[in-house]
Parts: sequence; C-alpha cells; structure tokens
Amino acid sequence: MDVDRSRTGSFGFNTASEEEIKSAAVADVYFHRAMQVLRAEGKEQTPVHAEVVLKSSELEKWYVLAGLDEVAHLLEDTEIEAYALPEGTICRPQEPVLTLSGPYEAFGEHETAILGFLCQASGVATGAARCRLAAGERRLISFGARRMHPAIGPMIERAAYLGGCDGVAETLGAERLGIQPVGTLPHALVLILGSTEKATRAFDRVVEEEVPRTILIDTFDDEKFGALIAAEAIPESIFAVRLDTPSDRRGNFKSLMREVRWELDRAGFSHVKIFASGGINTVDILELNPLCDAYGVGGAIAAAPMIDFSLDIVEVDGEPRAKRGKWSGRKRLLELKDRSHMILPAEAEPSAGAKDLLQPLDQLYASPPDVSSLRERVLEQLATGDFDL
Ligand code: PCP
Repeated sequence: MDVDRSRTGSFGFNTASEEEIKSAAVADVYFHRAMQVLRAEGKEQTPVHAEVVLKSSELEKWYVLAGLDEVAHLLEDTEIEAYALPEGTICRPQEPVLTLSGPYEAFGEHETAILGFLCQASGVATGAARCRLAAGERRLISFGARRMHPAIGPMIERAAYLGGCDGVAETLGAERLGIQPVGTLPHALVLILGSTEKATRAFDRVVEEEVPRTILIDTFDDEKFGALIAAEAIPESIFAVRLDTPSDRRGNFKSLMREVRWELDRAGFSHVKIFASGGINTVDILELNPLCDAYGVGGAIAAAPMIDFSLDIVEVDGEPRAKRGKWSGRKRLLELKDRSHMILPAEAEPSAGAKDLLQPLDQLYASPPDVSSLRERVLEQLATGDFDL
C-alpha cells in the first residue's frame, strides 16, 4: 500500500487525498494488521455480513442520517452488496442504517473511513435538525464553517442544509448545493469604515440589490442605538438587524432584544426583522423565539456531537455471529403503517403494509441525490413525528 509521503511535514494542508482515502491509507492500523493475518491464514475472502448502527441504550434518542453519499463514492468500485437507508431518514439506536455483504477483504480496511463519513455528517445534520425543531418557521442559517477544518466545509454545509437549515454561509458549500450563500456583514467592515452608519450606507451602495440588507449593529454601539442608526441610514432597504452581542456584554439577551424591538417599532421600523448570532444553541433559540426572526448558528451545528456509529460483523459464512452487546444475524428495518420503525430478523414475515427501508446503495446513488429533497424528507418527519429536544 504505497502512500505519497511527500505531503507530510510542514507544507500542505493536513488532509487526506481522495486516493489516500480510497486506498485505505486513512485506516486505523489494526484493520491492516487484521487483513495481514487473514491473508496469511487464507481467510481474507471469508464472506461476512456487517451492519452500521448507533449503539446506544437510550432507545428514544433520535438522529438524522447523513454522509452516505461519500460512503457510496468510497465503495463504488468494490464487489460488496450494500444496502442503506436514504439520507435524511430520522433513525433511532439499534436500527441498521447500512449493511455490507461480501468477502471481508472487500471493505474491511475501509471501516475507519465509512464510520468517519457517517459519524460526523450525521452529527452535523442532527445538530441542524435540533435547531430547526427549536426555531420552528424562523430562518436558520449555518454559520459554522469557521469552526471546522476548511477542507470539510462543503460537507458541513451539505449536512447542515440536509438537516434543515434554510441557508449556509460558506461559498463553496452553497455552490455545490446549488443555492445562494447567505451572509450579512462582518465586524471587520464596520471597524475599517469606522462606524455602523458608514458600513451600512457602503454595504447598501455596493452589494447586489437581491442581497437582503441585514445589518450588524453591535460593533461600537449599544444595540438599541445601533439598530436605529442602521435603519435610519437605509430606511428604504433595511431588512433586518443582526445582534452578535459579545457574551460578556449580553446580560439578558431576550430583554435586550425586546428593547431593540420596542425602539424599532416606535421609530416606524416594525417591518425590520431581528437576526441573532454568536454562540446560539437550541436553548437560546427556544428562549429568543418570541422576539427573534432568524438565527445564524455556528458551533452548535458544525461542531455538534458526532453520532457514535459502529460497524460490526453479525454473520460469518452465512452463520449468525456477533460480538457481545450486538444483535446477531441479518436484519430488515421496516416502516409500519403508523410511520414507526420495526427491526426484524431478515427471514421474518413483515406485518401487512410494512415497507422495507433498506435499499441498494448503488441505486440510491446511481445519480447524486438532490439534497433539497433530502432536506424536505427531514422537515416532513420533524413535522409529523414525535421528536423531543
Ligand atoms: C461569527 C459570526 C457568528 C458566529 C461566528 C457563529 O462571529 O458572526 O456570530 O459561530 P458560533 O455560533 O459558533 O458562535 P464573529 O467572528 O464574532 O463575528 P463576525 O461576524 O465579525 O465574523
């Protein structure tokens, strides 16, 4: 397994290339060693059936499945029979979301990459879905690319959008999603131009008309004065004011926002919306919803806890065999008439009207899925299902 080592050392970004991922150079070494032993024993072609599930005893826990597009890309040239749930499916622990059948050698050394793709993307999508659930109909924008390595910015934004965000800030990610990037203006612009008023007027004069005029108001001024300065600077085009109040100045953010709302309404700007950002999470969103119209969320989505998937063999040579703590044998995951899920042994007869959820991975990714429809799938489930925060 030859790896281009010229990329180590102090130059270049600390990322793995497509070839390094596909050649399993990114694998944990014990998978290489296991393969070394199996080859020595002539067992590397042993047919196995493995599955990826979230191993958690909190059976009520829910998460959004994402990252399968990259798994499909990784496995596209391998002789594996793979089945999976469509991305955007809201799942629970123990439910098999990906199954792999074939000679162990065909995928054994890809376990690290397979889990990496699913654990992180599903974590981000779930972080977005939780914020979506909390924000209801209010706009939710992913602001978190800066919280993660830029090489995975497009992945973060894809998962954030799939999970329910209305828009994303990172330009390449938005481009790959075929949507317009969303953003307001940074403190840097206000600092360099010297005042909120100057930055507001310049932004309004220079930036394309179709970009909503959401003006950052907390750089120099107390928020209620900053809001009026911005609104009075561009009364015809002002759309919203963004409060990114530093945490050590925030105090009671809700009452601060109520004051801004009062002053805007009193001054005839009741149409001007309020946008909050800066360390926002689901707790903040639930508290601010009565006053806030939109949220820019960074770390709470981009750095959301990963989904702790495991990939485990549950059948060897056609015989159910699993480690302790795992349910052995092949399974089928069914959606019942009431939209709930049921896990059954593969050979079991499903109840009437039940539908198999696992589908051939190569069919699911015969063409790149439209992420907007995967997003609609998440929104529809959040709207009809019972998912707590
Ligand atoms: C950034 C942005 C949001 C922050 C980051 C989102 O703030 O404006 O407020 O990330 P978070 O949810 O993890 O906090 P700053 O860098 O403070 O401000 P600027 O807008 O000037 O970049």
